[in-house]
Formats: sequence, structure tokens, C-alpha cells
Amino acid sequence: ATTQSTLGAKTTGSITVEGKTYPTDQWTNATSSILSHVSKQLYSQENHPLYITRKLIESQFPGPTYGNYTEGNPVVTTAQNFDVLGFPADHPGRSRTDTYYVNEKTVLRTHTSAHQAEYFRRMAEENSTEDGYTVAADVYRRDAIDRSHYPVFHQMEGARLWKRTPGMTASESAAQIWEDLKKLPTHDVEVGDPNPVTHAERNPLQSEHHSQEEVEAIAAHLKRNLELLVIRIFSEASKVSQASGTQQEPLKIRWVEAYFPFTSPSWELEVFWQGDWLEVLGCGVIKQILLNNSGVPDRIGWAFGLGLERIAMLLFEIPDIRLFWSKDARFLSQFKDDKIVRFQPFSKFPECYKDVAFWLSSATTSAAGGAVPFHDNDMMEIVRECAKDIVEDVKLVDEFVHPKTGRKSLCYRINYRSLEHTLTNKEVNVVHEQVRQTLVEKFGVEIR
Ligand code: FA5
Ligand code: MG
Repeated sequence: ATTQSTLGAKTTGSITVEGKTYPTDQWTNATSSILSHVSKQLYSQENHPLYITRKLIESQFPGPTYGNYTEGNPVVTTAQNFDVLGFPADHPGRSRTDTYYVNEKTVLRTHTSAHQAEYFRRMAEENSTEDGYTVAADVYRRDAIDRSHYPVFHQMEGARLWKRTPGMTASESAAQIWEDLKKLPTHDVEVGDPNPVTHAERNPLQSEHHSQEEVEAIAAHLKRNLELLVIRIFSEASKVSQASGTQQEPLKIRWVEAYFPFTSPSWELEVFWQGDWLEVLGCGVIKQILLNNSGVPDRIGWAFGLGLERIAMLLFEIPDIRLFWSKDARFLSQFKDDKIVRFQPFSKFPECYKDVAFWLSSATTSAAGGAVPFHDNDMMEIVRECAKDIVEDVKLVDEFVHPKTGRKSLCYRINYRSLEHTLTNKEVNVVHEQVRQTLVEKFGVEIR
């Protein structure tokens, strides 16, 4: 993957990704450093922690019921990523501040759900014997910079469908799902799940398409599978902690109501970890319109999507998301033979904080008249482009509006730290100066 420009809108030119060339336009904001991550396919590199995590999850969704897949090329259409899934036109996820556009109609996928329709269509083919799938892939989002956020991360999506044959009643349809649930193991972990399966406003039954008992059965099957997945992951992680002599807290998990445009009802699963609830996945009962539009109108079912890094960070106790991209042998050599081990941190190199304070230009602050607004993610992108992987986090530490002029001032604190070497003052100063200059060039700010 190669390309041209950095941040600004480029109205002419092209971007080549995975051998295919796309014209750029005013929407283009995919940068060269982002595109340089395409085709690394960490989830396919044997002994990489993301590969080991993927394999562990796939083993919970085995054949012949489930096919296990990966999707190499992250370039999808806005139709695949948003429209087909029912994202409204004004959904914030569509914004250029959140999503990397190749051009107006083409994006780097922001989630593995962009492939749902293709996989449903595949199940509709006559020779298909699978009723479900998992798919792992790299996904791209403009986002904060800190130890758990990176603009490229990995998701794994899963789905399971059941056929309603002609003449089958809703009770018979639900009964076959309850039968499948009985085949799954039970567990004795306490799960918080205080809410009814459907909620009239927030998580309605798709009453044109489903009966309440069908949805109860789908929800029960979905939840049991994902609870078993998390229990499996935590039992693997606790074997590792025990071996290294650390005591693990008993597993606590809970279901919370959620919203996705393509499922109803929807939930998120949270795990209590290091003193806080951590969201590990989103899921729900697939909107029937999607199945109807994808050649499988006679099927109903569930889908989920999880973050592979989130799970791998728990499993291996990996403290910084940048490490997944490391080519450092001190990192890579720790993972062997598909085994889950506790990551032994190598000595941390010193950090170096630098602040940058600036006045937004009146053009960037005024609401009226075609000016470019300044978004937190624009700051993140500038720092990413200039500092590459020698930045650990970026925080807005001060925000101030001048009482007389109405001008707005922002101050960001950038924490520079390399995972691989001690940064010299000179090195950091060069990068920091580049950040300051880029802010001036792209956004017309006045450095304070
Ligand atoms: C989604 O992306 C939905 N497509 C999930 C889904 C699939 C719902 C199928 C229903 C049916 P969300 O944006 O919450 O949802 O991301 C899903 C998971 O990806 C999160 O629970 C989290 O584990 C992981 N994730 C999200 N953002 C990040 C990030 N910036 N860094 C690391 N992991 C992330
Ligand atoms: Mg979420």
C-alpha cells in the first residue's frame, strides 16, 4: 500500500491500496502512515499474540456449523460499511473526523460488520453447509491516542443463523434454537443481566418479523456462547497468572443494553478487570431487513463483534497497544507454539512530555462560512503523522476562550516515549517542531 499526501483534503490524484488505484477527492483523509499498516495481517502471523487470540476464539466456534475466515483488504464502499447496515445519513460514524476515507464512496472499514451481507449471501448459496461464521480483520478509526487506542486495530465478528422452513410455526422455530442451546455446555459464573430481553423503545422486538419466543431463544443462545467464550479466555489467562504466582480475582461479567443500527435487541458484554468494567464486545439479534436483502429471508439469527487487542491485552497482559506492531525480537520471541504466556515487559524507556498551546484562527472557530472546524481527532492525526510510534498519549490539558476577543485557545500535552529506544532531546524537539508547524500550515493556528 502506498500513497501521497498527509492530512489536508486533496482534490486530485490517487491512492493505491492492495494493487488497486482509487481517485482521491475532498473526502480523502487516509494518510500514508495509516495505509502503511494495510496488508500486515498480524492476525495471520503464526505465534503473534493476535494470531493466538484469534485461534482461541475460533476454537469456540468450530466447524461444521461455523466457517472461520479472515478478510485481508480493508477497502470497502460506504454502502458496505454504513448504508447496507442501516446507518442513518447523519450518523457521527460517517464523519471525516471519525473515519478514514479513500474517497467519497470508499473507506477503510471501521468494523468487520461491513462484511455481514457478503457472508449472509454466501450462506444462501446452494452448496453452503455452514450456519454461521467468524471473520477476523483489521479495522481503522480516527481516535484518541493512548495506551489502549491505535488507529488500526482488529475485530472479530461472528454470526449464527437458523432456517425457518415453510409452514414452520414461531414456536417450532424457537424450539429448534432451544434444542441447539441444550447442546452447549453450562457454566456457574455469575452473570449480571438485569434487563428483560426486549425493551419497547430502546431495544424493540422486530415484531413484523419475529415472535417474542424466537427472540428469547436467539438471545439465550447468543449470550451463552459469548459467556462461554469469555470464561474460556479467563480460564486461560488465570492458568498463566497462577503459573507466575499472581492471584486472579474471580471472574465477574455483565450484560448491558446497547444500540447498533443493524441489530435489535442489542447488548454489550462487560468484564470486571483491574477495578473497572471493560467492554469487550457488542452483539444482538440481526435486523431481519439485512437478512432479507442478503438472500436469506428465511433465516433468523444473532451476530457479535469483538476487539481482538482488548482480549489479547487481557490474555497476555500486554500493557501498550503499540506493542502489537512491534518488530522487536524482545517482544515477538516471547510468543511461541500458540501458547498463552504472560508478557514480560522489557525495561521501559523514559518518557518526555511536551505541551503545545495555540490560538485557533478565527476561521477555524467561527461557525459560519465554510471554515474548517478543528476536531480533537485532527490533533491526534497530526501527532500520528509527525511522531509515528514514538507517542504514548496525547491529552487536551487546557481550553480557554478569551473574554474580549472570543478567540479560543487549546493546550495539548504530548507524551513522547519509544518502546524501542531512549529518545534524545534533539529527536523529540524535531518531531515536536514538526507538530507545531503542521498545526500552523493545516489549521492556521497561532502558536502561543
Ligand atoms: C462495532 O464495531 C459493531 N460492529 C459490533 C457488532 C457486531 C454489534 C455485530 C452487533 C453485531 P463497537 O464500535 O462497539 O461495535 O466495537 C466493538 C468492539 O471492538 C468493542 O467492544 C471493543 O472490544 C473493540 N473496540 C472498539 N473500538 C476500539 C478501539 N479504538 N481500540 C480497540 N478496540 C476497540
Ligand atoms: Mg462499543
